[in-house]
Amino acid sequence: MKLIGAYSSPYTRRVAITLRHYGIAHDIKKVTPFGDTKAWLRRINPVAKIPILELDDGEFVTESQVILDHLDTLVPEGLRLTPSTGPQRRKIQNLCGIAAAAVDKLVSVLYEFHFRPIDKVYKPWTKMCDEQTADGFKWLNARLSDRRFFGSQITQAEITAAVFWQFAVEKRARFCERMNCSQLQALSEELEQTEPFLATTPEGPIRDGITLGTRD
Ligand SMILES: N[C@@H](CCC(=O)N[C@@H](CS)C(=O)NCC(=O)O)C(=O)O
Repeated sequence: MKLIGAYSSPYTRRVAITLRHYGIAHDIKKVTPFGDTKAWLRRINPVAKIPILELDDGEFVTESQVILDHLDTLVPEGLRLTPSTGPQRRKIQNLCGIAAAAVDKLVSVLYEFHFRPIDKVYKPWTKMCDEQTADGFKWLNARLSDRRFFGSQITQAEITAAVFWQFAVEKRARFCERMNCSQLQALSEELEQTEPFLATTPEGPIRDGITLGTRD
């Protein structure tokens, strides 16, 4: 199978980390969703977003949560990062959902400042997005105990929270500092030292792509 995306995209990165965690052989085609590659992406994903997983039979799977769900089906139940049934599945998916919503709002603000002329940025809206991002991350932080959401095991919730928090800190260092999310920070620092995270360090600018800048 082939992962299409870039490690600088947190949605792509959590899929790449999961592929490595499971030891699933794959290729990666590095593309960003803007610039010259946009037209090509539209042909395989109608909304031209990354990540996309190309299966061996040529089928394209989109949306990181859907891709992760597929990857889970490829490993035995006991190894799954999200169980196939039960309350634990719901809890992990809820944590991942809040983490995704928080980072979606952060990305919206990055896009607002990147694509809109600076005098046209609508500050009340970016402020509301920032509040939603901060509330989401603080909510996750409050549910972590000793860097875990449940007991001592690593689940998709820890992976997703760590990846999305790292992205937020990289793009909005001072904003994240003000959130005081020490548990998320400790989780991120721990997991960034593991092989799947080290092997997927967000890359610098990709040729023909657009890299979003950082903000306070
Ligand atoms: N809900 C999607 C979000 C994916 C997403 O927003 N990816 C960004 C890159 S980080 C993208 O492709 N943006 C292009 C665009 O919005 O046109 C997922 O979880 O896969």
